[in-house]
Amino acid sequence: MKMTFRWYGANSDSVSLRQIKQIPGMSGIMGVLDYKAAGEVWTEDEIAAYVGEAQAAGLECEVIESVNVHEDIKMGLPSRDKYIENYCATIRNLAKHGVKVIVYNFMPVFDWLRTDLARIMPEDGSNSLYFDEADLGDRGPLEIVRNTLEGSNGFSLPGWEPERLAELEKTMKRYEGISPELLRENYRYFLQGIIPTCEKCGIVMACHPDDPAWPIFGLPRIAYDLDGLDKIVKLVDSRSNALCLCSGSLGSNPSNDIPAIIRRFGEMGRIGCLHLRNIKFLGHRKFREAAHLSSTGDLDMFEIVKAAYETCPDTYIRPDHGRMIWSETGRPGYGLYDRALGAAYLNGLWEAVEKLSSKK
Ligand code: DNO
Repeated sequence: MKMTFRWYGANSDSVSLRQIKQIPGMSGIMGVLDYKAAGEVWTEDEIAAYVGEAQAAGLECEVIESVNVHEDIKMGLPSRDKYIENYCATIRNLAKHGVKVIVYNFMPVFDWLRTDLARIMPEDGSNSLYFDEADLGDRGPLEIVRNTLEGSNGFSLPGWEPERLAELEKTMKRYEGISPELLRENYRYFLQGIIPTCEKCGIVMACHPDDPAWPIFGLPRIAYDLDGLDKIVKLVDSRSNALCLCSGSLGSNPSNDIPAIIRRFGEMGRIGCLHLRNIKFLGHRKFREAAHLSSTGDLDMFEIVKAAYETCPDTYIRPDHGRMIWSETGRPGYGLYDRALGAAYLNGLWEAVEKLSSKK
């Protein structure tokens, strides 16, 4: 297992590579070029600069996140071929600089959605991301987008790129005729276009699940439970067609058994990496992001780590979203302190599982 940390680049992150390097057991970063629009080619020069900076700080960069899929591909428009070609060019460029796993998603329009980016916990004054479907009320997607961007403390948010959201109303309308089945067929077309390139250059594509784990605003969604993920890995039968199992995204739906889902795809060799965080359920379609420790939320992090250790021991893990604690301010979910605590805790669980299993 390699423990990693998401890093947005020197100009865009409140956390420095030096700070990340000082977290015990940190092997590298999960990187992102957050200024790239969906459909654009990530050039060799910009990748080399980003990866080089991480390496100079003593950190690997074998996983890259949020190489976003253009909406035309998801909608199956004729222009998709051009965007698939661009995607292949990005894959080749990333591979040339040592990247092994690409995290992406196939969610129409929105990546993830919350109704509050800084919900204060009265018990201790910390804050974290929060969702309550009832809060959506009559607020349409436009208002939610506005609130989300206003709550981002001036930082870019992954999946909330302004150019994508500028066209929001038009794009939402165009999805009206697209069923989950059609979305899945468009997904197959995309995978058939890129997986041969991935196989040639040794890249694993890791699909991030829908967050929260159910359809929103009437948009089609296909990656929020075991059955949906199973259909995705079967769209193209290749080890390069894999998943990024995110415990917090899938875990937002209490009927998802996260350790069982990890075991299922781990045994199939289809896990590219893991995002690990905890969730506290507060009611129907209502939750907040808790600290990583099992007892502070509703997910059993020990069982989750054990499932990973037993079925995909060589995977990459990153502590996902943290709370804001110790008066830190920064990109919601992506401060230093709570994610560093998360990494230390997850490393501790890993060590315990490893030692217990070697004694058997
Ligand atoms: C949220 C992240 C996601 C993830 C993308 C990958 O905080 O986990 O934005 O990186 O879905 O495309």
